[in-house]
Amino acid sequence: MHLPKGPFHMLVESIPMANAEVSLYREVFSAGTHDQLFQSLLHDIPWQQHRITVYGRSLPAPRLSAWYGDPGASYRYSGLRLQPLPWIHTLLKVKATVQALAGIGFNSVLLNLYRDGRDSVGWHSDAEPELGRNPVIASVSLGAERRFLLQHKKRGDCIALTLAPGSVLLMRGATQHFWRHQLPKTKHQVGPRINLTFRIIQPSGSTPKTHAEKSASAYSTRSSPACSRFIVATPCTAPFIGTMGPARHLEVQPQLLTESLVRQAPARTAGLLLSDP
Ligand SMILES: O=C(O)CCC(=O)C(=O)O
Ligand SMILES: [Mn+2]
Repeated sequence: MHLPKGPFHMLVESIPMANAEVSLYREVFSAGTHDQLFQSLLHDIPWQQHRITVYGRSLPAPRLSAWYGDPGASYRYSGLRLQPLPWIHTLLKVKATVQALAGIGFNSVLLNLYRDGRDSVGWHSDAEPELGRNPVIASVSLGAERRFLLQHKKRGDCIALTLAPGSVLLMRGATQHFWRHQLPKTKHQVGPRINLTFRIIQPSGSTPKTHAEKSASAYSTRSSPACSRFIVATPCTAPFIGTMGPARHLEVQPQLLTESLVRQAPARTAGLLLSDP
């Protein structure tokens, strides 16, 4: 497996968002490494369908999951308490890659398998108390390309990103306080996708819950307010070395924002910034 030692020669884009730090790294894994990784995780992970609590109702999650981590890195979300499985070689290699990118050590990872377009995850923030004040989340995408939405909790602005196979989305700073995110279902024919979100579980008791944290983390089926203006953020044309540059913008009409627009132009469209006028 290719382990970048830095400085990184790859496409990296800082997504222009208020009250957030979000970067999208493209082509972190070569096609060969990606395929090997995808097949190995698809077959070797003991995938389980967890039950989640949504508005007090226990439902089967519309995706399969597994939780790995250091001993003691247990995670509670949406009514679940997950005990970590011990690290396996493949996951440790991916962890080393994303740690080099993020410049921080992770002690756990949530793996999710979206079997087809009917699998999804609803609006939520990764803001459980175990993740600390400003969670750092490194999200690796393998397999089918899917759309990922972020919405500002107060202003309603939305951003749609295309998460291509081999990419890593890094969310940090205040992102989880101000933004929720989801991976919506799609009616398009899509194959399986595996997502790995590397996380840092804090030692228990080190981060008392604030009111915002108590209310921020629920997975929900809440719909988002409509957005009336869209800005397409195009990716950098040349690889950056080490540092991140500002994204460039191209405005499009609201009626042009369709799923197929995002899907058909993945190479040119890193993200869509949707904002109120
Ligand atoms: O699948 C994804 O890209 C996102 C998954 C996610 O947000 C989560 O599991 O918390
Ligand atoms: Mn999440």
